[in-house]
Amino acid sequence: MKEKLEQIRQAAVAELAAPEADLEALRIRFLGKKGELTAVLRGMGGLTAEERPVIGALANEVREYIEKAIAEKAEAQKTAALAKKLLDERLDVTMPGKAPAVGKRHPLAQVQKDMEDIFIGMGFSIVEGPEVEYDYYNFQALNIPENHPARDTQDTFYITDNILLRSQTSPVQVRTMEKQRPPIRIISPGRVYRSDAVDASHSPLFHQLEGLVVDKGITMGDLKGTLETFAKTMFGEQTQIRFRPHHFPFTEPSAEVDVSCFVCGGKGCKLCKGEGWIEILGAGMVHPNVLRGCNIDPDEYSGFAFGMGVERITMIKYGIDDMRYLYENDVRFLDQF
Ligand code: 2NM
Repeated sequence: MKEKLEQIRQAAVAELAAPEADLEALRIRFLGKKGELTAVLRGMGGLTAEERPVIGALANEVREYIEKAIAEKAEAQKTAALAKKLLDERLDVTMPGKAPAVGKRHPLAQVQKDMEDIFIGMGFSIVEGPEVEYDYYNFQALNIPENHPARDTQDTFYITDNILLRSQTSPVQVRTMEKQRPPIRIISPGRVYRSDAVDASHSPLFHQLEGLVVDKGITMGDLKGTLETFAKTMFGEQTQIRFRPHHFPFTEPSAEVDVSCFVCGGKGCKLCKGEGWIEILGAGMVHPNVLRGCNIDPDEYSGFAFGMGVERITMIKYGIDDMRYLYENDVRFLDQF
């Protein structure tokens, strides 16, 4: 029996020598209730009274020996596992990083946002509306007569006789005046459509930003101050504005508005084509017929409105001489802004 116990000890030592030894399986096999050591102890009934304490003591000693060996092995395996983990997860913090490719807004979207931010800073709210419109909102409500050239199917995309793709964002202003009482202070940026052939300065789809202020006592002075603040913020503090008389059906009086050339300061250069001034928008005092059509009494209220092209402002600001660059989406072009 003594030899059997020593055999068990040797077998355990041999099994535990393997680095990947399954310790729980070995504990069950050698020390478990149905294990080899227990089997020996069960056989102790056949021993003499002298042998029994000797074998019992040896059996306990072997048990403690194996328990200790398993515990030591467990500790060694834990240490080895940690060392391996540390090695596997080693991190070289001095390695050069991989810079993620960060995109940015398209120049048109950026300029539109810049424009919006300037007007938001002056207390305007942004309003949007449908791109598919009734001719009523696109023309009739804007005091544009039935025979006006803008209504020509050559210039406007008609869907039916009285439904079209809006050719300006003014319908949004009309819709706002219909459902909101003054004071009104809004801008309406968005896509507009005109049946134009593509060239350096035309596209059948482009973007406008229009503005509208209606309240008691609104004057041309308010219009000038608003547009001057816009121009100075957009093109630089030294920028001046100039109003030239013009005609729009929806405003009276109406004007085209120029900014002093921010490249040459007015002396004349390539950007302003020697003029010293660059046309940036149209504006005027909202026509009484337009106000009346929206149930706003022109004897009580007055308003100003203006409209400008986002493409045009972008091209002027960045010296882009062909609008098509803005739609081609060549990253080598877009990356420059
Ligand atoms: C422009 C020029 C001048 C304009 C007028 C209106 C409305 F709805 F109030 F009548 N909205 N936008 C307007 C005025 C637009 O674009 C060149």
